[in-house]
Amino acid sequence: MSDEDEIILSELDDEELVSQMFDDLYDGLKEEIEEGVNILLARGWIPYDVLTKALVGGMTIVGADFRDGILFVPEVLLAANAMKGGMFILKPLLAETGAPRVGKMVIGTVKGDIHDIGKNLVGMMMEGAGFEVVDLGINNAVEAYLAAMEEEGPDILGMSALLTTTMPYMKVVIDTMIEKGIRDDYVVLVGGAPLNEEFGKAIGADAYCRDAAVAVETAKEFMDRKHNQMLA
Ligand code: B1M
Repeated sequence: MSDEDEIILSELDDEELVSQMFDDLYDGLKEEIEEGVNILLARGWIPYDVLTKALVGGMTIVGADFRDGILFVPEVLLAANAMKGGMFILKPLLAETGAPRVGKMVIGTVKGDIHDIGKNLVGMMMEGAGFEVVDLGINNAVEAYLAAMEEEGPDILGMSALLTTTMPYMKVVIDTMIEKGIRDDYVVLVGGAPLNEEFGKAIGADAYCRDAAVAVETAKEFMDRKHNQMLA
């Protein structure tokens, strides 16, 4: 592209800018994504809208083309990296609500699974809602979850899986908790694109969370119940 054709992001209106950010995310252009995020914030967009409308919206397109064999792993990794650049800017803003600590959550992606964008988003939103979050990262075996529960004493265990081949591992973790007699000591929330409510029930989780906002609402509800039980 010649200099004359260069797109000046700040000169685009909101709709054009979001559409351009979809293209930039698709092309894995981290700096442009960061610039776009900063422009939308400067225009008064709330961080949550920037996240869901510009970043998650763009990643949905990447996901569809990945599924259809139009994009491959290296391109998707670049897109994920660009998305993370945008999320890095939003993280402190989402956590800035000043909410009092309402509970503690340990969260991690299950064994065999390296997808972490959704999990990171859930962690960010939970922190923004006043939860303390311990992030175990990706590829967690049952032992890692058990050790973290023992060491951190969270109220909530969150598990994420993006692959149909890794989601059954959540049941391994829950079954092990049952075996050890600690299942009822924690609220277990699960999420990830291939899951649904039925799956959550079938594996014995307390709830399936469709997205990060639902995860926050669900976690809050369980904490309210816990506090009410303690007061009763
Ligand atoms: Co992957 N991948 N990938 N991938 N990848 C999917 C999941 C896939 C659906 C793509 C497709 O075919 N359309 C497909 C799975 C198909 C299936 O299982 N049936 C797939 C595949 C096949 C693979 C590989 C096997 C590809 C290969 O190597 N041939 C490989 C597996 C590697 C492994 O894990 N062992 C692989 C690799 C990768 C990359 C490394 C390239 C990259 C990951 C980079 C990273 O995460 N750091 C990647 C990506 C980016 C995707 C897609 C395109 C996007 C995922 C994402 O980040 N979405 C994805 C397609 C898709 O999902 N549409 C795909 C955005 C994110 C915000 O949404 O993660 O759903 P999501 O999280 C949401 C909710 O689900 C929920 O809240 C979040 C925010 O609202 N949520 C929770 C998630 N976790 C939660 C936990 C909770 C609560 C809510 O706990 C309380």
